Amino acid sequence: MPTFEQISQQLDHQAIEVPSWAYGNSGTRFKVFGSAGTPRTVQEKIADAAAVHRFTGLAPKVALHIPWDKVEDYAALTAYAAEQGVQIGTINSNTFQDDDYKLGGLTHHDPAIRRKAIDHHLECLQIMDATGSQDLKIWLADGSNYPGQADMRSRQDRLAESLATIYAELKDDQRLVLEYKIFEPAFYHTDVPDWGTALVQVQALGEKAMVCLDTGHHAPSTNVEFIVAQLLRLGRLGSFDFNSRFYADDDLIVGSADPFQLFRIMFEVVRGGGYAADSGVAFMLDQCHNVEKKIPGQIRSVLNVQEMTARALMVDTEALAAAQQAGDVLGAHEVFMDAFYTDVRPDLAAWRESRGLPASPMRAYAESGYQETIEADRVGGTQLSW
Ligand code: PSV
Ligand code: MN
Repeated sequence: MPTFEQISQQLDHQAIEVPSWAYGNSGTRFKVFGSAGTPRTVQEKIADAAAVHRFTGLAPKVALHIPWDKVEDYAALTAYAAEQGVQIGTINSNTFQDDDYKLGGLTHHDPAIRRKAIDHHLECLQIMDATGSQDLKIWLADGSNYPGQADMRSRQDRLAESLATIYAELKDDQRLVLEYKIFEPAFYHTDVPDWGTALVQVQALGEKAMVCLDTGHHAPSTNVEFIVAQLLRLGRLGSFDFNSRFYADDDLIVGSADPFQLFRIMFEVVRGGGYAADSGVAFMLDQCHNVEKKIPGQIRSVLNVQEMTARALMVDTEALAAAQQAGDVLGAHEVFMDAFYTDVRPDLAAWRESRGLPASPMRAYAESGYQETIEADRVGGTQLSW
């Protein structure tokens, strides 16, 4: 097995995008809890994202969600982010919170509502131009609740048409990334429920259209790493939305309930070339923190991704290939598990220190006073939430 020392340089380029919405208040359909220190402005969200990067060195970009993060002056917002030490990342569209979208957006039977949804995406593209963002990420709440309620077939056709209209406006260095989700908010059918549908739709668009894999968007016991392998093989894995799923779209901290799944995913990412610095795969978190403190929640998340990446990089791929080739079923499994069971935490602590980062970002954050300062300062105004 390679030593940590041998793989440590490969950790240097790791970058994980954090979502602006992780810093706002969120909750379940039962309750959204407020919490002291929650941002009241997009700038405060960006400042919190920048704190995650300062303590970990892992999160140089913050993804925005429109209209949640709409501002008057995007050039000024971009400059503000740069001052804080981060960049604006993926722009996420939102056609799930306007009354007009009750029966869908890009797939809607009414051309006027479809046009409105398309125009929203064109506005997102303008925001990308102004912020230097490269990815437009589209997740649709579109679907139906009852058999017969909607013509599923025509909705696929309308989706293809709407996406093509948006795609036509992309600049050369911009991408459209389509995210699938098995269910919710619609429960009978969803217009982009799975990677197959997302793949078919993006393949029809062209080279700049990719699939986003949100780890929480599958049926229980789906082999998510197989999907990773397949999308990478086809050159269509655009991004991840990392989180931890326990029952449904839980939005919990990635790698918390199932670090082994995260390890398996990162192994396939490495295996398929998705971890190379120029692979084009955007590693994003899509998580909200409802009961835990938000900034430490994000710090824990990016550290979990780093830890499982380090372990995945330590798989002895030569020994693995040899065992596979020899038909040594349990030998191959053991080689794989050896890397997973290797505790890299002390090595990672030393790696951080050697790069001027705190050995324990969680502890350093707790001792930094940042949390106390924002809790004391951010009084009045309206806390942001979805
Ligand atoms: C939908 O459940 C989703 O995963 C999409 O990525 C949305 O943009 C995001 O959650 C909102 O949190
Ligand atoms: Mn998502």
